[in-house]
This record gives sequence, C-alpha cells and structure tokens, in this order.
Amino acid sequence: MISRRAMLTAGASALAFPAAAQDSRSLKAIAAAKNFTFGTAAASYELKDADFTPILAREAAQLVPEYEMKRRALETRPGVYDFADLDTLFAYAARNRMTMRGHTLCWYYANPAWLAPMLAAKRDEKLLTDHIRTVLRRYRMDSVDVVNEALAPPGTATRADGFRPSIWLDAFGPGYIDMAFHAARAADPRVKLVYNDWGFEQGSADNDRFRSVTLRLLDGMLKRKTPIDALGIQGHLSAFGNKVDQRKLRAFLQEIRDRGLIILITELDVDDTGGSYDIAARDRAVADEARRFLDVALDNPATQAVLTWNLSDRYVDAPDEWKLKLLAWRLRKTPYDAQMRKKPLWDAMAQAFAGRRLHY
Ligand code: 9MR
Repeated sequence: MISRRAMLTAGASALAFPAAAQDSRSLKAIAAAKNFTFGTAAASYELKDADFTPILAREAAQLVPEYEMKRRALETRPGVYDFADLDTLFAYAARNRMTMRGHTLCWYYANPAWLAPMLAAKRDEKLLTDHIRTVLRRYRMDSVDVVNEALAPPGTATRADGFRPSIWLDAFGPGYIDMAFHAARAADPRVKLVYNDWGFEQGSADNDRFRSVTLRLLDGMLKRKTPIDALGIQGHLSAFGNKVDQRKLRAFLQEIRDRGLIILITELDVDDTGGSYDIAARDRAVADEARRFLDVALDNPATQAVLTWNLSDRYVDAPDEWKLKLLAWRLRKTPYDAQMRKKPLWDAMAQAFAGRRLHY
C-alpha cells in the first residue's frame, strides 16, 4: 500500500514538474521569439571540444569571455597585450553569427601584478583609460561591463557609500567609475555600457542595503550625465542557501526600468552546495530557483538578455566542498550536465523564456 506521505511527495513533484514535452527549439530561438538574447560565458580552450561546440553554437546567440578579457589575461606587461585567446573567441562567435559581450574593463580583481604598485605610485588616469580604449577599439561588442563589482558585497560594506575597497578607489576615489564610463563612451559610441554586480536578488536586510546603495550609485551617475546604458544583474543564485525574494526583486527591477536603464542578466548559475546527495533532488532545486528568478526578471520589459555563467557543468570549476570532492561530484550549476545532457534547469529556462509576456 502506498503511504500518504509518499503520495503527497509524488503529487508535489508532479506539480513542480508537469510532464510537458521538452521544447525542441534552442534556448536562443525561444528567447529571440520573446525579444531578448540568450547567451553564455565561454573560454577559448572549450572550443576544441567537439562534443561541446555544436551545442554551444546551437543554443547561444551571444558569448561573454569567462576570463580571457580580464586585464590580467590581456596586459601581461604595461602596454603589452596578448590578444590571441580573446581573438579566438571573437572569431568563433563571428563564424557562428553570435554577438559578443565584454567582461570586464575595470575590476578590483584579476589585474596583472604590475598594476597595483604602478597605480599607487603614479595615480595616473591613463592607467585606467588607456586600457579601456585599447580593448574597445579592437573589438565590436553588443555590451560591455565597464565597471564590475564596485560595491561591497551585501553585509560587508565598511563605507557609508557602500563602495568596495579596490586599487581604483585608492587611486582616484569613487570618481573612477565616471572616469571609466566616459573613456568607454569616447572609445566606442555604439556599445551598451554596463555596470555589473551581484547581490540584488535575495531578501535579507543586507541585500536591501545593497539594492539601495546601487540605486544611489546609478542616480548619481545619471544626474552627472555619466554615459551608462544598463545594469548587469549577475544572477548567481543558490538552491539551498539565500533564496530569491521575488517581491523585492520585482520592485528593484522596476526602479531600474523607471530610470530608463536596460537590464541584462549576465552570469546566471545556481549553486547546489548543501542539500541532499540525491542528484535528481539537487537538479530539481536548481531548476526551481532559476525559474523563480527568471519569471520575475523576464516579466520586466527592460530585460534584454540572459546569459548563463557556462552552458555545461563540464566547464564549471571543481567544487571546494570536501564531501563533493571526495565523491568526485561536480557542482551542477548550469543547463547541461558534464555529459552534455539537458538537465531540469534547461527545461526551467525554456519554460520561463517561452512564458514571457510581451509588452507591445
Ligand atoms: O568564473 C570565473 C573564474 O573562472 C575566474 O577564475 C574568476 C577570476 O577571474 O572569475 C570568475 O568569474 C567571476 C566573474 O568574472 C565576475 N562575477 C563572479 C564570477 C564568479 O562566479
């Protein structure tokens, strides 16, 4: 005899995952039908993988370099650039009729070792603006993260304005942000200029404070007529940790739209650290959390793109969590597993994309 508890469990999972036929279209096709772009992070070495590239080309309309546009990867010595890997990625995108997103021109992290001491000694604006000009003059991109993560993560701010300590803040004060955006606009009048960060999606009081310092930062930029087109919402979610607060996220996205800014979901993935060892349960929790996020993000007409931070678990770094390491498990953050099979996250994304209301 089937227990009442088993019946309830079966009923609940049937509700969460109706046995709908899987959408046979690609994510980029489903997204395009709803007026937005689907893309993903990638790296040039992945393009040698013959199991992977056909799926990448089929699914994605846009690529963003996972790390090959970071300054440490490009400007190995002052003024000396190595563009080889990044050129490979751009050439692949062009061959496959994909657009590119840039990430990132100014960040506190992933800078070459020579930069911090030189900046501290000279405080020369050209150490910021020459780099921005060099990258933007070389590549045609749809959008670019001009400044990434300038604000202290939720709960860690040590300053009233919420800025994160960085070599740039030390050298120029908060004015480095405007400096970077002006240099970017001067170098490329067409590319969408983005401020990109994480911590907007969840409901804690620390997230509330983070949302309000972000609005203050954006309001200041808009008031000073600093050229900015979009807010990049990274979308690093957690299946078993701090959950998306749909009501607060919806209200925040409305604030962004009210300011005339575009919204880009730039680095969507769902961390499945914690929870049970049951793979099916993990995958369901990952899919559910992404769906809760995307339903709100896509309901805002200002949202013009969704990019995942990798397309396949094959290219997600090995987890730090010792138990997972011991079992040789990987994090299951992305729409495809390491064997390039679609996961429940793929279905959740396809359904959220297909369900977008169009606002004409
Ligand atoms: O995924 C990226 C990893 O491979 C790099 O080593 C790391 C440092 O360059 O950056 C990771 O990507 C980060 C992104 O650039 C900014 N947002 C957070 C991302 C990590 O989740």
